[in-house]
Amino acid sequence: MLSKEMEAALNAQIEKEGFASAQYLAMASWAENRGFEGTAQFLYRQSDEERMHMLKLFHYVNDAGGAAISPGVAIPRKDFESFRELFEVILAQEQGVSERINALVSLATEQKDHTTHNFLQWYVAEQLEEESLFRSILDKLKIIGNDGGALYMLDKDLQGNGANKGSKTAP
Ligand code: OFO
Repeated sequence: MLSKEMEAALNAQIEKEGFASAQYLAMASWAENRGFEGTAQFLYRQSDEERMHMLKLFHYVNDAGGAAISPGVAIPRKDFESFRELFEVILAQEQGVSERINALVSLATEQKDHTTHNFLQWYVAEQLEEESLFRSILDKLKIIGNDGGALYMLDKDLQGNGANKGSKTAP
């Protein structure tokens, strides 16, 4: 049985994952409208993935005797200065999610809530994977600089990127 504090903390995380899904969707639209087709497909998949992260938590809260709350969605940011800034915002967002997941793990440890602690390990691994993916994209962008041809190739690469990851993280 979840403590009231844990139930509230997990519901807060449900809201964050819902927001992440909305933010990726807004980013996909930004990319699509600027001709970054591959990136847009990648971001649409990221949006679906974040919704899946939200649902996984949602089901867990109900299964563990709490009451999952369907979150309202705050308006995500829709404008970015550049392709590079878009990915900087994504990395910062994912780092923020990792911090919150770590805080949830600490709370579970503090409360000796081994079930929730065990459940959260999936998110710990997922965040490591996501942060590393976005760091590597930013590294590539550093090398690419203003080379339009290389940017075009990166966009093409992103079209297939994350496709396998999606199946791995299915609930
Ligand atoms: Fe990448 O944020 Fe969900 O967990």
